[in-house]
Amino acid sequence: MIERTFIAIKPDAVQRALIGKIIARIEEKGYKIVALKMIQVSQEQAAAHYAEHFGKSFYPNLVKFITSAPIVAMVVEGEDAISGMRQLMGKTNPANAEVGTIRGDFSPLMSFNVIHGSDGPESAAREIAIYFNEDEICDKWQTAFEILREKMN
Ligand code: RTP
Ligand code: MG
Repeated sequence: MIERTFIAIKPDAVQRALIGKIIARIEEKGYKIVALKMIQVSQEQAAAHYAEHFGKSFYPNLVKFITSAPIVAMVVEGEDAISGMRQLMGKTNPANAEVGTIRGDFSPLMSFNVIHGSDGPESAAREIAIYFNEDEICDKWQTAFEILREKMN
């Protein structure tokens, strides 16, 4: 099933100049980036984004971190893109993330794990709405992969 997921290149990766390398992984996989912007996350957006973690010991640091420098926010579309992006990202704790995954290759520590991806269809819809308006989604075009796929149908 074609899905959309919310992806954010986190402040650590922006500061470490990894934006291009991380976007390349997503494009190389064949996913379609249908929205993209750099944002300085507000306190309100951070609270909405991490509402599920409110009250946990690491919550204050999470909000402090995500608002500490800009993020690059994206809506990524593709076949099973929600779980596919989680696979591409690797495990939350980079100590357990496979080599070849984004976190496995670029992150030394869980609190600086370079990328966020929605963990299910409901959180994807919720998170996309926190960061993007409908008119910021660019979906009236085809990727090379979509053109190839259509030709075979
Ligand atoms: P994300 O939301 O960033 O994509 O990460 P995730 O789904 O893999 O992990 P999640 O459980 O949603 O946690 C969000 C972020 O909080 C930090 N974290 N610290 N026990 C801890 O100290 C702890 N647990 C989670 C991580 O940076 C994680 O990405
Ligand atoms: Mg999460």
